[in-house]
Amino acid sequence: MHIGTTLTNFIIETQRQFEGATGEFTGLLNDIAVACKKISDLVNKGDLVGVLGTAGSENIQGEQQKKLDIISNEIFIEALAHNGHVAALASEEMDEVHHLSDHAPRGKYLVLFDPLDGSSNIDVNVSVGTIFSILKAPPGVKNPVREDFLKPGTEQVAAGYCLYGPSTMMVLTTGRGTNMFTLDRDFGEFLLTHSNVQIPEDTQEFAINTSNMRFWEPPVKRYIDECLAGRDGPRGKDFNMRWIASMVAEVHRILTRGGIFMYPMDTKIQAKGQGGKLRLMYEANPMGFIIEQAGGAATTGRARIMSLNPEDIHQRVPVVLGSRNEVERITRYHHG
Ligand code: AHM
Ligand code: MG
Repeated sequence: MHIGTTLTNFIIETQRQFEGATGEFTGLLNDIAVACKKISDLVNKGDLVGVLGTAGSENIQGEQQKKLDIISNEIFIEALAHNGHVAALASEEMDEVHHLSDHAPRGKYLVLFDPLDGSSNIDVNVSVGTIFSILKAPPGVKNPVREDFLKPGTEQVAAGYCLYGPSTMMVLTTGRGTNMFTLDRDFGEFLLTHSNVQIPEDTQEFAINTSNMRFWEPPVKRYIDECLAGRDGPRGKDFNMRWIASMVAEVHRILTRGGIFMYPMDTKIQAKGQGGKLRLMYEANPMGFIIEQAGGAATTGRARIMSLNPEDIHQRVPVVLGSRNEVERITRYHHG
């Protein structure tokens, strides 16, 4: 597909080539793009429209919700729940599955989303993003329930994120490569700017929150120690480090120039009785799909993320993703 084509044209074209399109999937992607454009506009205006700051409530994960977490969640539901493209929705910000109103037309997809990931960055004007994962809905079920969403990442029909950074970018995979679109604000459209992105297999850049170092498990400690030892250590090269605390921005950097991102299991997380920091259904699976489709890898340190059988929609898992050879090295350290 040629650079500069619109997201809508891109989807129509790929659908025509591979699926024998009914238009429903194109319609769904269009709904998502509309929601992301609205969120982008609010993130961009920030204090001018009074959307920054905390809302004074907590989500199911026990985290402080920002005003924009709640607004973005509402924008997503509003854009998706009435057009007949989805059967139900699930969000990091909602305890329960969102059912459509009785009279709303039902579609054949389920969408899971994190409406505003990295929202601790929002008040300091650093990049944030929206992440989404699309599954097939069980046929003939009017109101799909929690269990209907519990499919491994390999069953995702599509996944993507929208990065609200200096430019707003939509990154999408439908299982045939990973493509990037940049929002032309004047034009109001996402235009294809990078097709079939490929992550370099090797890297000299890692991303991990090193304030958790004392809680890490030995394989993670070993990997980072070796990176820090630089050219005199076993790796024989110097490493650079980045930590934005915004997974979307982190993944975007890795898609652009390679690297490794880790939010591993540690004793602090374990003490809270959690399986990891990041959420399988709203973060790890969609990002895993996008990364794998760009030639990278995504594991828990022990197993491929996309092969996990989810037990709960809000389940958390350890995440190691990015340049293939580095992910494989860390996974080896976990098994050794
Ligand atoms: P959120 O969904 O509540 O925003 O949390 C997810 C974010 C990720 O984007 C980021 O990688 C991580 O949390 C940062 O965590 P920390 O603040 O521990 O460094
Ligand atoms: Mg999140």
